[in-house]
Amino acid sequence: MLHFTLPTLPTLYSFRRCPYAMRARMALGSAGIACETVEVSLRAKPSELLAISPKGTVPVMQLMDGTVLEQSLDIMRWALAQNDPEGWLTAADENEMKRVIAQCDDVFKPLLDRYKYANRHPELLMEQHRSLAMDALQAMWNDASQPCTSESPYLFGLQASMVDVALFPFVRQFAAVDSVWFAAQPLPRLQAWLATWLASDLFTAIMKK
Ligand SMILES: N[C@@H](CCC(=O)N[C@@H](CS)C(=O)NCC(=O)O)C(=O)O
Repeated sequence: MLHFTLPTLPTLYSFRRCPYAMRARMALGSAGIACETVEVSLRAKPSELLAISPKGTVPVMQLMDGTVLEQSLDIMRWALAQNDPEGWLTAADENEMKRVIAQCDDVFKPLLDRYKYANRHPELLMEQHRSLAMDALQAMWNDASQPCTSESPYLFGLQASMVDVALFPFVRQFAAVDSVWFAAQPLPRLQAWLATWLASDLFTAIMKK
């Protein structure tokens, strides 16, 4: 006889250091959604993950009704639709938020990867890769923070939004490639913003081993 154990919590397939997984875990954390987290080895993805999501990227979330969310942004939106105590979904116009997040994922992230792995892209010097990534980061940052004053701590002003959380893990990576260089740049608001998220209880909680 076969015995099935029904899951009692949604399952999150995650990878601790993956920036997409980080943004998903932060939204789940803010929403206070309990889930069973499966830490995946990207070199040996579990067959249960590939069975529900053959594309083989993380994060992936399987809900109790069997629904599979295969994109970090879908996981964020689902989590915050359940519970959004910080008002991340409503802090700014939805289309504006989508636009800035798309700039991050489609423009900044590929340039960030070239800077991180500059030795794999010898057509340019590391400093040139960095400068292209920096331009994309600043364009995205200025775009989002246009209506803000210098006191506004978040991208869209006084309140954090989904955009801050969606961008933060990638900006963290950018800063970490050469933290001395990053700290020396004349970008006080961006540096303060990054420091705030890095020191947040939420980030600490989702990075716990
Ligand atoms: N668009 C996806 C991207 C996810 C993604 O690329 N995750 C990386 C890890 S950071 C991954 O799983 N890569 C597959 C691999 O390295 O085999 C999302 O937003 O969830």
